[in-house]
Amino acid sequence: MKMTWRWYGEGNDNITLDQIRQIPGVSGIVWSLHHKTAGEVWEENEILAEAEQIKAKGFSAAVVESVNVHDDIKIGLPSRDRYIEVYADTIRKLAAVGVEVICYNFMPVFDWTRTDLYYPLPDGSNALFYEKASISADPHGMAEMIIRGGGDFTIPGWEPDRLARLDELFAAYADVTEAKLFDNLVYFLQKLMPICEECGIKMAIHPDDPAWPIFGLPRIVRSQDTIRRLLNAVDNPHNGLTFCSGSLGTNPHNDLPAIIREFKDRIYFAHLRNVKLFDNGDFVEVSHKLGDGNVNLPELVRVLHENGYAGYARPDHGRHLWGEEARCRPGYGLYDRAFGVMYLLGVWDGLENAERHAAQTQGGDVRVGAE
Ligand SMILES: [Mn+2]
Repeated sequence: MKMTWRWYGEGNDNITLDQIRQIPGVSGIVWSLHHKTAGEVWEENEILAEAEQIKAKGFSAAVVESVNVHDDIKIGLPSRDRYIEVYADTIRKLAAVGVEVICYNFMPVFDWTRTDLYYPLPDGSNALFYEKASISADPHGMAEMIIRGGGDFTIPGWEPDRLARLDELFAAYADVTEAKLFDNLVYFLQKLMPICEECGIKMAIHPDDPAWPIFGLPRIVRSQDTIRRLLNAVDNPHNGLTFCSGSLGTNPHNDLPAIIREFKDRIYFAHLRNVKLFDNGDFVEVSHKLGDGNVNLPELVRVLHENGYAGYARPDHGRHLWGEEARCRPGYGLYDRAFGVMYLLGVWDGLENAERHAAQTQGGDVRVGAE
C-alpha cells in the first residue's frame, strides 16, 4: 500500500508540500490541474510544471484526482466524442509524466453532496454532514451553501459558473435514466481503453457519494452489484475502481470487506475514511479510529493487506481541528488527515510485523531481529 495525500496545488491549498513531507509514510501526492473545467484541454507545460514541483519535494505524482468528465459525455450528446478526444489527449499527456492512475467519477450534475460543511461534533471539532431530510426537490439552496462554504476556494464539482446554470443542467439530464447513464459510461470507457492500454494508465472510478440517487438524478456506482456490472461491462484491467470506504460506507447494506475481496485485482486507489451513520439516514464524517463511526478501518486495512494490496491509498477527508476550518478546504484540513495516515499505517505496519513474526516462528528457526 502506497500512502498518498491529496493536494490542491500552490496558492490553491492552505497546506504546503513542505508540511506534507513531515507526515511519516506519505510517498505520493494526488494532484490535478484544478483550474481546468471539465472538457478543457490540459497543456503539456502546465502538466509538467505541476508534476515537477511535486517530484522536486521527493513525492511521486502517479495519481491524478480528478480529470473531470464533461456533462455532454454523461448525458450522451453527439458532442461527447469531441470531449472524449480531449480526455484521451489528457491521458496521453499525463502518462508522459509518470501518471499511473486517474481517479474520476460519473455522478450527474453534482460531485459529493453534503448539507453542512462544518457540522459540530461533540469533541468541539467539526466535519462534513449530510442531512437526508433537507435533500428535497430543490437543489439550489444546497449548491449555494457548498459554494459559500468553500470560502476563497472553488470546490471541485461545485464550480460557481457551472452551477449558475443548474436548471439548464437538470433539464439536460431529464431523460438520462440509470440505464442510459450506465450506457454512456460504458461508451466513454470503451473509447478510452485502447489509449489506456497503449500508455499504461488505469482509470479508477470513484463511487457515488452518498451511495444513492439524489434529487431524482441516477447514481450508478453505489454497491457491490453495480460495481460488478461496470467492471464486467468493460472487462479490461485498465477499467478499475477507487475503493472509497466513506462513500460506499454511507449505505449500511454495503459489505465493505466483501467489496475489497471481490474486486481486489481491479482496485488501484483506496480512499480510507470513516462515517457515522444515524438511523434516519443522516451521516457525518468522523475520525479514522475504530468505534468513532460505522466503518471498521482496521478490518479494511487487514483485508487489503491479506490480499497483498500494492496500490495507492489516502486518508480521504477528515474533520476540521483546532480552528483550521477558518483557512482550510472543507474536509481537507491538515491535522485529522495526518492522524488518519498514521492510524492506517500503524495498522498496516502491525500486520507486516505479525506476518514476519509468523514466518520466522513457522520456520522453526527463530531469529527475531537477526537481519
Ligand atoms: Mn472518496
